[in-house]
Amino acid sequence: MRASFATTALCGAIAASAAALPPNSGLPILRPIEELVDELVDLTPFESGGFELISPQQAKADAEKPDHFDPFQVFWPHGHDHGHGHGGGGKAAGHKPGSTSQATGAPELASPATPTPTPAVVTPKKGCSGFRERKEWRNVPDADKLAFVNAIKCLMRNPSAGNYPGSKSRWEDLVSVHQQLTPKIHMVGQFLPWHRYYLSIFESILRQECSFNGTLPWWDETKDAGHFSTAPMFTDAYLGRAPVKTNDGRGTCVNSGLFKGTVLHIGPGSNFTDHCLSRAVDESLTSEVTMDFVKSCNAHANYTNMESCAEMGPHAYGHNGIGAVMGDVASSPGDPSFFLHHAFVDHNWRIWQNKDVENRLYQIGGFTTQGGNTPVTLDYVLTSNGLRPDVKVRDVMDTMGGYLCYAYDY
Ligand SMILES: *[C@@H]1O[C@H](CO)[C@@H](O)[C@H](O)[C@H]1NC(C)=O
Ligand SMILES: *[C@@H]1O[C@H](CO)[C@@H](O)[C@H](O)[C@H]1NC(C)=O
Ligand SMILES: [Cu+2]
Repeated sequence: MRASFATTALCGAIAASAAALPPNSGLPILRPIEELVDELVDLTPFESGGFELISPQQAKADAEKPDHFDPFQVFWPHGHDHGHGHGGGGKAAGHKPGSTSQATGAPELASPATPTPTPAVVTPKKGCSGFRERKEWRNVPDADKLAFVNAIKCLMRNPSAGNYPGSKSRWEDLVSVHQQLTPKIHMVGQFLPWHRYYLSIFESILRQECSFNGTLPWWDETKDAGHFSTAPMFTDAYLGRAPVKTNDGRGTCVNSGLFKGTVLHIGPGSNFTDHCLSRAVDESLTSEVTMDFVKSCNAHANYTNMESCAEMGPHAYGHNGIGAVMGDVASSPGDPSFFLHHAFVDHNWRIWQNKDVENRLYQIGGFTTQGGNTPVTLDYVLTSNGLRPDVKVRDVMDTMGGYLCYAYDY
């Protein structure tokens, strides 16, 4: 009796001021202390900068304005180059007639009124082998979910494979690449293609180095808007819990389950300071990750407009909404939920592409640097600093184009 009272009292005290309790305070403890104490973390280092947000109201208003969209500026991948037709094969080989000045993007509207002949839609599976379907987390069999999280644990145990600043494991090689490339992959036109490439590398490393034979799951966050902390992957069996931000504005280390005690060496931000894997859910932010918001972004016909809405919209709200490590622009891949989250972002892009394959599958836009003026083209090179060979934007536009070979379950 006394014992259970003591436990209750202790838990209450911890809830009120957990950080104040030293790990071995001499109090009678009835369970291992680490199960009782949720170590709390200051969020300031993760939020310097944060992910830039656009309000859902603004996104909706933008979506209602007509886009600047010029179909003559959409370039098909194997149009007027080196004719080694793979992928789109003969059928989709033709670029749109009239689109000649690719590099400058200067439109040549010689005959804008003439409807362009419809190029045959790329036959999805042509040149695409090893097809895998990415299932929404809820549709993944439990055994496969476990295989996925165990493969992540394997990466966390395996040694770093090269010269990746700050990395102490194969997992952190991935985190390091993202951290080092941060300004080149965010708020730029290649944001979506680069992260698509990065997800595919993550999956490939899991398969090749941790004998994972499943597929990267995606997370339909719109189903958990406003209640991410109870989303089904945030349990001890899978990615660990995701507690809401404390009343005094702190995050909580993942201190139970498979990822209990995970220490990250890369981040916060551009730094290399050991810190725990922590989360600090803000449901007022997660409540914005709705189908409505996704639809507002996807209402744009113009890639550039869609991209910036997606990046500062659902993408940013998801990151900041989970908070702590996930709220860290540079080093958020330290949290395994990063990959499910980005698969959601990638899914939304693919849905947008599918709505008008002819004009969207190979539509790219925006600039290659933040605040720069060099347009991203299909020839722009995406790098992973040696995790895998570099590719061009063109190679990742089609998720079934050959370099990639996957689709989403819905
Ligand atoms: C998308 O909009 C931008 C900015 O207005 C413009 O420069 C670009 O040409 C547009 N893209 C297409 C395919 O029309
Ligand atoms: C990194 O640490 C420095 C101090 O060493 C601090 O001023 C800076 O804000 C940190 N940067 C980030 C991105 O966290
Ligand atoms: Cu990123």
